[in-house]
Amino acid sequence: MEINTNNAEIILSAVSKAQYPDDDKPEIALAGRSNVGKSSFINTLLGRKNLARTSGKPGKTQQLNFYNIDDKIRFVDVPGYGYAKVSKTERAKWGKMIEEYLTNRDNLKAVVSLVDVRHDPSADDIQMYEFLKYYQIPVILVATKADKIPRGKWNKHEAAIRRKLNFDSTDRFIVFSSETRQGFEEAWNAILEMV
Ligand SMILES: Nc1nc2c(ncn2[C@@H]2O[C@H](COP(=O)(O)OP(=O)(O)OP(=O)(O)O)[C@@H](O)[C@H]2O)c(=O)[nH]1
Ligand SMILES: [Mg+2]
Repeated sequence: MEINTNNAEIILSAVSKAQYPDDDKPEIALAGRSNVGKSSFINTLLGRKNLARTSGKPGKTQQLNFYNIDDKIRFVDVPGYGYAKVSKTERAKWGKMIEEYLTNRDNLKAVVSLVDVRHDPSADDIQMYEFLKYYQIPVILVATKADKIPRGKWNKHEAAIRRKLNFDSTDRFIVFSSETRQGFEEAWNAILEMV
């Protein structure tokens, strides 16, 4: 599939099913804790600075943001989890919204699950991975912020993350950085394999 990444735009933000795009274009969703770098990942893959809003302020993305990529695929930026300063009510609303999308969206071809390469996965990261495996949703694990640790330590960190997640070796694991574009080709290849 040839994709012109310059032809990308946000098409809509949704909080529930009735608002999702109504066609059969393949979708790739981005999941991960607040601040892990989901929006940055989208921007990096599209070669844009600020298409997907990024911020130092976690918990900013509150809806499912759908990005049309060249009328061929969509990226769905999912609000981050694990942000402490969110009320119980907000958290429950978030959970319902994510579950509604992830568990019965035919368009969904894979979830790019982002973790911070520097740290062991959080309880939320583990829960998300288990959730995706339970629903048999294909996962592309992206361990991001790789520029923040020396290259020589990547393998050790990858091994620790794999172990903590009880990682399925048939899933793709990509060490990534939005700063250096490390993993850019690998990420696109993995995505295009899924759609
Ligand atoms: N050094 C470095 N910083 C990164 C990388 N990816 C993201 N960041 C920074 O991390 C912060 C959060 O990035 P976002 O892309 O907004 O994170 P998000 O996962 O979309 O966050 P929410 O929308 O709040 O869930 C920003 O300050 C980014 O510049 C990376 O690969 N390397
Ligand atoms: Mg974001």
